[in-house]
Amino acid sequence: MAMEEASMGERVRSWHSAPSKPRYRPPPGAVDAHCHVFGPMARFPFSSRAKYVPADAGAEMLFALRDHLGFSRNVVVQASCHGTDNAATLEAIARCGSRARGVAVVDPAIPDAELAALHRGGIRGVRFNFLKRLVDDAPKDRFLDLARRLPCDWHVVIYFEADLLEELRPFMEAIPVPLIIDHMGRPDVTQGPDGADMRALRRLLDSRPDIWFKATCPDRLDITHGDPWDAFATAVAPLVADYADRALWGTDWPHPNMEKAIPDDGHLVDMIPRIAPSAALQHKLLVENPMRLYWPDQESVA
Ligand code: 0GY
Repeated sequence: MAMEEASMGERVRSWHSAPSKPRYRPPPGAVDAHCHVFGPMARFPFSSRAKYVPADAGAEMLFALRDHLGFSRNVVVQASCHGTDNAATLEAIARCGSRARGVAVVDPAIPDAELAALHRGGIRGVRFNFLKRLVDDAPKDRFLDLARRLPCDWHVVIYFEADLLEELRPFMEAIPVPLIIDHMGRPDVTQGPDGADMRALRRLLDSRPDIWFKATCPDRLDITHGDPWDAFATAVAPLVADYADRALWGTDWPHPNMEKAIPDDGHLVDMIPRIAPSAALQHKLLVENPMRLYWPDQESVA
């Protein structure tokens, strides 16, 4: 009992307990294209190699937040704390039928039959995480071998910080499927829209028409100023305007590792019209683009 209490005490909560209702109303069919689930640990234990052990934030909470914020669909991205066991992600997807899809993290040696099973469970991509504070290793050669045998219509999601972009460029060029960059590769948004990090990202986007990005995480990228994250809005709005067909948006709930600066999810939603000011841009960001990647065979249904 004492052991159990001690380990419970170490688990961290990184999400807002009562997010505000956003002023901005997303269009019908809007997709939260980057979110995670944590556990619940009793059913879905965390990986022994996890770098953080969060409190439970399961599917029920995620879908309650979806409804509260006015969204229709979710893309659940496997968080590093669950390692390569995608059971919690798959269960979340299974709970809401076709209204959720997912991105898995797998051992690169995964058999084809298991990839096919993940596809049946709603997975449409794999995530390669290059953040040293989150994963022990990121074997590029093995990742590439896997990328070459992904099921049809899958893509790769890649997570790295801006200082790794140049080093990863040949690796990214070799990936033979669409590539989605988590949180834009974490540029320093305080450099502004024409800063070195944004210029490097634009060069990458210009190198291939099938590289997408997530215009996500003002809370992570504008941490010095904080909410209302003005530097993020200034740096990211031109990117969304110039690459409108390749931008995705998501809450990043339950905001892994953000326990010291927990964002209000309602305020995150209110960032949308600041980076996508017109109804047409908002529709691309929230509906058309994610539907194209995750539900290519369906019309958008609210
Ligand atoms: C994110 C960001 C983080 C963590 C993870 O898989 C993860 O653990 O994604 C992070 O700590 O930067 O994408 O939500």
